[in-house]
Amino acid sequence: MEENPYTDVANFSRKQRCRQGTQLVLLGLGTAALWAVLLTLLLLWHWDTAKNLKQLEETAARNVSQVSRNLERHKSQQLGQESQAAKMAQNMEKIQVEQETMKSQDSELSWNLDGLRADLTNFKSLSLNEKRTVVDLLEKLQEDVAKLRIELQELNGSKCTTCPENWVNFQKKCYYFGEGAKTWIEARYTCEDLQGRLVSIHSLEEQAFLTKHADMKGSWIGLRDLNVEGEFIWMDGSPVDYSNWQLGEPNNQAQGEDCVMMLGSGKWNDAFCRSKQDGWVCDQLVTC
Ligand SMILES: [Ca+2]
Ligand SMILES: [Ca+2]
Repeated sequence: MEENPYTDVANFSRKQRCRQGTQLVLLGLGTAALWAVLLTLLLLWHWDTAKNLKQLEETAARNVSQVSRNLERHKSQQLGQESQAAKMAQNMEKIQVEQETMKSQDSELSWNLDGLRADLTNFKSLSLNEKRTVVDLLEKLQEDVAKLRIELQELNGSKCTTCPENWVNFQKKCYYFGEGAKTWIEARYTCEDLQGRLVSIHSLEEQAFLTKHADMKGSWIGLRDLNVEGEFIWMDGSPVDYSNWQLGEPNNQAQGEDCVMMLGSGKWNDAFCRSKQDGWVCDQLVTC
């Protein structure tokens, strides 16, 4: 049987159309799969991006919160520091006030201390003067007692004219005529070492006796105005009931003559206590 050419062409066309349809289907499927992959990738990218954004938001929120807390803490610390600064300023003012008060008190204390020192000096001076007065009074009492004892013994018939060796008797006293340059105070202590004192003179007769025996250049006697200018007192506390001043004396020359010496003539002169005289006269009561 002879083949029909139209049938072959038809078959060929049918096969070709079938092949083209298959290719279209495959192409559609491939395209669909590609879109599916793209969509999947897009979704994954979107999901990952969203996740990252969320993490970034959370991190940013935490950072903002941390910064806020730090800011609050910083403000709190700043307030605390301001409060401390205010307290320190107050304390500084108090310290300055206390310093001023202490300075004032220190000044007052210094003033009081100076006052106390002055009082102490005055007290010492008064005590010294009172001690001297008491000692002088005691010595005068002892001398009065000795005189009374002598008078009593003379009334009982005793002869009271006894003097130590090198002392000279006149009436009821013994006299020592010292030689050698001494100041008034040196002569005084020397007489005390000899159990006597610088002489006191109470009568014309006694003065004549002393003038006769004393050093011709000059001799210290127990008269002075050391405490009150012009108020002369005897060292033995006896009254100043006789005087024999040189004409023009006492003159307290240069405001500094407070100790009395006897000139060779027997006349008295006030002289500088620290000057030296060649002679000095001591006396003491006789013994029986
Ligand atoms: Ca004088
Ligand atoms: Ca004089």
